[in-house]
Amino acid sequence: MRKICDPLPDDAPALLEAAAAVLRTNDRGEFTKPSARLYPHQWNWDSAFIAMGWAHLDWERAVREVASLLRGQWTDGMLPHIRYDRAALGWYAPGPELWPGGHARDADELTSGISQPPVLPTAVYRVGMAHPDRDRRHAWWAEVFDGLLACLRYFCDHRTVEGCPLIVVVHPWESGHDNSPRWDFAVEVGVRPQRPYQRIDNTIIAAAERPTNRDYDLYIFLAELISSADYALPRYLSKTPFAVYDAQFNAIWYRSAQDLNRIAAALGRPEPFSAEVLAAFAHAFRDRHWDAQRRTFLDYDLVGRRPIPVETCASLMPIFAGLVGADEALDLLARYRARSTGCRVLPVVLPDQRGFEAGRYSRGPVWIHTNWMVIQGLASLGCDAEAARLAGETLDLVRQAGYVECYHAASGVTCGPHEFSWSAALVIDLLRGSAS
Ligand code: 2M8
Repeated sequence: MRKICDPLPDDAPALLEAAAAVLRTNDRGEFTKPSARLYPHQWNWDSAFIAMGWAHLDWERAVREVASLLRGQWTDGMLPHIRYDRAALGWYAPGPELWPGGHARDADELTSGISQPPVLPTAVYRVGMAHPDRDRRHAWWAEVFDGLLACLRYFCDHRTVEGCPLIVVVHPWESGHDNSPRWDFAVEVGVRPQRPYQRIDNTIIAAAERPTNRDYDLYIFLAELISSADYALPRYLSKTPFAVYDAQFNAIWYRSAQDLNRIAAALGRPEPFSAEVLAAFAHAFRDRHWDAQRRTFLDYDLVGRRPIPVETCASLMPIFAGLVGADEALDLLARYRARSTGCRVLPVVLPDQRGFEAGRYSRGPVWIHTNWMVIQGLASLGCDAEAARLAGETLDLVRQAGYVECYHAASGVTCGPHEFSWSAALVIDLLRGSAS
């Protein structure tokens, strides 16, 4: 198995020790908080990333992280973006009251009513591969297989329209890049929620680093709309200003579908996603997301029926998914780098784009999970030198500012909370994991 960082840097032991300390600080036993104060519950893709870190420290702890996340799954397979911890209710807003009438399989579970990018099947594949004993790995994969399949199938069965296999994302929170300038077109509609709401996030983190109140008006308005549509896409679509094909989300689904096929093959089961299904998805992806003039992948606004003309790291996620070959991957990345001059890499939004803000959350800073996905994609495509280069640049950010949520695009200083779990977990994976 090829390692990404080979040879390891001299300070790898110190980096690993500090990363393990972050996970232990945020460990709630069965799940890991993304950060101690700002995010006190269990988040969907956070836990997927975090499990990959635990896998190298305490493999059975990674198994518990995944089991805990799957406990929040809904009857239709949807894996919610937040699984609330009863002990922490009131510490984060919005709480479960924003999502009335949810459909969790276990009625005692408190969850949100939207999902997040489905990284989990990829994470489970990688966590499994980190266990040396094939029987233990297979036994675990067999246990979680149905839950993972349901979570991917949910999107095919309940989140597609007009015969197109791409997935409709219904909320900026669902994209995981909440206040990305990609979604400004919907914020600019100026909707107002029906009920008053209170924010807590901007009392913990500087307001200048967080989404604005206008962003939150949209978030709460959409959540109200989604629950009043009983979480059903057709009813929601007729009323919403926000329904998108997100290039990052679709790329992550595609990678996870392939990784679940690999798990199925290892277990001797039929592959759940046939070559025809994957080819149709890849074809639709190219058709809908590729912008030939700009030579990049863009998101698509289903309400306005037009590509969203904002260039961000989402355009690089086809690298993670293997939706591009090695040459195209290197070309996409080289052009992204060329346009990021003066920035630490990779700024989540290109600095020449309208709405770029170097220090505000999903509007500019560098994020470890974004870099990790590009690095993994490069490694999968055999672009080892470029993967190692980006991994080195990512470690430099951590050396400078520690395991924080994100890094100011120009200076690399801390943005968001310190001791951020997925930053730590994914650095552990970069240093200890292999290309897959
Ligand atoms: C951020 O999102 C939450 C809402 O889900 C928030 O800002 O309150 C995003 O970075 C999201 O991608 C992440 O999963 C979550 C927890 O780290 O925080």
